[in-house]
Amino acid sequence: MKKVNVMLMVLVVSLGLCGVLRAAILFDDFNDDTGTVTGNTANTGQTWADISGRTSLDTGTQFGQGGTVGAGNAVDNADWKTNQIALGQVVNDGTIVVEADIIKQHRTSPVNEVDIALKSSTQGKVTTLIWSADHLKIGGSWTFGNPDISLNPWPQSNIHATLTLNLNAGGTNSASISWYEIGNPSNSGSANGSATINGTLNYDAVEVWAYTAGTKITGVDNLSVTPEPATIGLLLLGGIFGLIRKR
Ligand SMILES: [Ca+2]
Ligand SMILES: [Ca+2]
Repeated sequence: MKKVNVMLMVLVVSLGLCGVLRAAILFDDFNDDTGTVTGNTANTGQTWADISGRTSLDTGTQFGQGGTVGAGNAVDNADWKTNQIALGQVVNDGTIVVEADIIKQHRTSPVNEVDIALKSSTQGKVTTLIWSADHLKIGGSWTFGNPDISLNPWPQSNIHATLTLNLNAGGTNSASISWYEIGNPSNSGSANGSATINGTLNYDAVEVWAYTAGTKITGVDNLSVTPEPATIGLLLLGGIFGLIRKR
């Protein structure tokens, strides 16, 4: 086989492997869900559970993107609704991307809020992506210095939000957040955490919290957790091309 053909084949296989490695370990578009979120399953197979003593999120098209079903809270009195879901594995190394489309109709006093918490159930800690008032920020117990973005111009309701964790088991961990307004993507922003956390952060679950009052709604759609071990893919490619060169 010609060398160029071998290289092309290796490239295709390697990119395929990178694609497999980049697959979401948690994804839910909520499209097949009905009733309360508790007991519904994610597209990746995990099952949503209650949080003890708390009310489950509801499903409905008012929370979804493009007329699809999402999960959220549309109660007419001040209230939190929440659910949790296990990842089915521990993530503590490499780049982890938590993303969701979030709807939060604006309300003042009390302000509406949506939280997506990446949790370590064994260590009792959370890193929480928070959209509250006109701020997107990190809160919780592992906050990476509380990066905080003032959303300006103020999105009217829907944003796509991303929490990126650069994890290094036993070493230095860092985080950043970003967002854009759905339907108006030039309205966007990002912030890096001003602090790092040393050690092994064993994230193994996600919690979604949605607070609302009055007739305004809050919710999420297209929630995902995706490991992006780019260095593994690049090392793989580099190693294979190195072998080819030696032949
Ligand atoms: Ca949906
Ligand atoms: Ca589902």
